[in-house]
Amino acid sequence: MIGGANTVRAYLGLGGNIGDPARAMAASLRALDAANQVRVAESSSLYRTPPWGVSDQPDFLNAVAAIDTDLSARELLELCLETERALKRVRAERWGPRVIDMDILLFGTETIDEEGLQVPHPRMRERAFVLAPLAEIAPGLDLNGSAVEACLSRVGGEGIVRLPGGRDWWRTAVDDR
Ligand code: A4P
Ligand code: MG
Repeated sequence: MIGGANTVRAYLGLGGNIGDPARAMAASLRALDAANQVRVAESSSLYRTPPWGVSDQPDFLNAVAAIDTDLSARELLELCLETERALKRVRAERWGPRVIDMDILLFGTETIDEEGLQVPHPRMRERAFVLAPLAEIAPGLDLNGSAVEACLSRVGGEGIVRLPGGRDWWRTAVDDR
């Protein structure tokens, strides 16, 4: 039962830059929230972020969500991957490519280093597109000895824009699936 002794607070990073990422991200969060053993406790606002890594591509939309779950980290990963696959399939058939990426950033205080699952996400502390939305919903959160805001000021947040519309964008977005 969510809220019981086995419930873990996890943080997910969401992003996309093809098609209508906000709609795909909203559909993902609603699908997770509808799962029996997951509740979306809170989402950040949406952020428009310059591409990190390969810069020759469109800007991304990113957000971070806090979820409470009775699933294991591995089960949560499977659910995220399933949700991504279902959305990509639907989008591919009806409106062309929709890319949505969901990463498990943190899973309680667990450290996991397995084939196909590393938690905390190994690159999150270098990524302003993760740190800015995370600082919004979890100020003061400790990331391996540094507060999330300190990590963010180290990497800088140039070009990152918090979009108006608040934190409930995923509940209110139009669902036309
Ligand atoms: N995997 C391992 N650990 C995890 C975890 N903690 N959470 C494995 C989720 N998945 C995890 O990889 C998918 C595989 O990673 C899964 O099958 C799972 O078994 P992926 O997401 O395609 O790539 P990746 O290896 O996770 O790479 P990474 O570092 O997440 O990079 P991405 O996702 O390819 O990054 N710029 C901006 N501004 N905003 C963005 O959102 N995203 C990317 C893509 C690049 N630049 C960006 C953004
Ligand atoms: Mg990823």
